[in-house]
Amino acid sequence: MSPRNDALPERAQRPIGIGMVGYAFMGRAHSHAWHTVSRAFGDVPLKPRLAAICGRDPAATAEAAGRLGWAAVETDWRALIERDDVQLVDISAPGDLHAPIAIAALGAGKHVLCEKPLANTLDEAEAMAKAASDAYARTGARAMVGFNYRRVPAVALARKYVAEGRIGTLRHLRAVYLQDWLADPKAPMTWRMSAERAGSGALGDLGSHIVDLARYLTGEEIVVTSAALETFTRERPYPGGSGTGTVTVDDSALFAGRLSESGALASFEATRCATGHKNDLTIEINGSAGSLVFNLERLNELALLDLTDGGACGFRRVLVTEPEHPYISAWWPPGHVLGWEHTFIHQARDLLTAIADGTQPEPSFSDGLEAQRVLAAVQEHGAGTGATIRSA
Ligand code: SOE
Repeated sequence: MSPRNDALPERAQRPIGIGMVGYAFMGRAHSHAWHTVSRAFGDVPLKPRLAAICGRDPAATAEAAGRLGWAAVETDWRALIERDDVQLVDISAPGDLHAPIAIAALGAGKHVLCEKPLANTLDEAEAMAKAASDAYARTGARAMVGFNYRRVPAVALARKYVAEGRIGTLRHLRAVYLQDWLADPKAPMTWRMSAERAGSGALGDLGSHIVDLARYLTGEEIVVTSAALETFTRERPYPGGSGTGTVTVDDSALFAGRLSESGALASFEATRCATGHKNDLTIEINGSAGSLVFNLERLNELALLDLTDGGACGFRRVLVTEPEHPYISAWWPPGHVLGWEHTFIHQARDLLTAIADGTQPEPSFSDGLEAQRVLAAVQEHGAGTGATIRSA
C-alpha cells in the first residue's frame, strides 16, 4: 500500500466534535468517513472527534457506538445538539427527522451535514434553507446536504469537461438510478416505504441523487414537464411476521423535462424494481461536440467522446486515477482504484475545509431546496396517475 501523496500540503489539524443521529447503513458510511478523512487528507484543517452517536434504542445505539467508534451515546437528539463537545451535527436519520434536527442544530449555532433528500416536503426544505442562511448570518454555522455522488472523482472530472465546453452545446441529459431490492413483493416493510417517514420512495431516495447530479454537472436547473409514479406492491409484510403494512410511496418514478439555460432535453428514471440492477446509476450527456457517460458500478471510469479529438471513432475510456484528477492525490498510485465509501470521505473533506476556511460548502441547503422543487414537481405531475403520464 502506497502512502498518501506527500505533495499535499499538511495543515495543522484542530479538533472538531461530531454528533451523529442514526447508526444504520448511512451511519456506518459516515462513521467510516469521519474516522478516515484527516488521515487520508493531510490538507484538511479540522480533525473529527467522534463525540456522540444518537439513536432511540439505548442498547442498539450503545452497540453501534462501540462497533463504529463513537465516544458517547445519546437517546434524544435534542441532548446531542446541546452537548458542548459537539460542533457539527450529522443527520443520518430517516427523512422525517431532517427538518426538526437541522433547524434546531442550526439554531444552536452548530454546523450541519444532512443526508439526502434534504426534506420530506417542499415546505420543510424551504424552512431548512432559511434556517441555514439565518444561522450563517447569526453564528457563521455552515450547512451541507449529503449528495455524495458529487464526490466521485470521475463525476467531478465530468463536470470540469462540461464547464470547459469539451462536449459543446448540451442537447440531451439521460439519467437513471436502478436498484432491485423491492422487486420481490415479500421484501419487508420499512420506514423507507412510508410517506410519513420518507416523503417519497424511489423518487426521493434515488431520484434526488440524479437530479442533483444533473444540476451539478450542467450548472442548470431542471424544468419538469411530465412524470409518472408507480407502486407495484402496495402491501408488504412487517419484519418478524407481524402482519402487513401499506406502502404509501412510489416504487418507481419516471420524469422528463428541460434544462433551464441550454434547453437540452432531460429524462430521469428512479426505481427499486429494476430486477438485476443493484446500484446502477448512469448519467449521460450528449452535446454538439461530444458525449460523456458515467456509471456508478464502474466508478473509476468516465466514457468520453470528443469530436474535436478524432472522437468520431468512438468513446474513450478515461481511467480517473491520475494524481491530477479530483481527490486522487490523497490516495494511491494510478490505476489503484477507489470505491463507494471514498465519496463520503471526500464529502467530509470538502465540508471540513469549507468550515475551516469560512466558505460555503456545496451542495448547500439551497441546492437541496432546488432538488426538492424538482421532486415536488414530479409528485405533482405524477400524482394519482398510477398508469397515465400527464403533460404540462
Ligand atoms: C437506497 O438503497 C440507498 O441506500 C440510498 O439511500 C443511498 O442514498 C444510495 O447511495 C444507495 O442506495
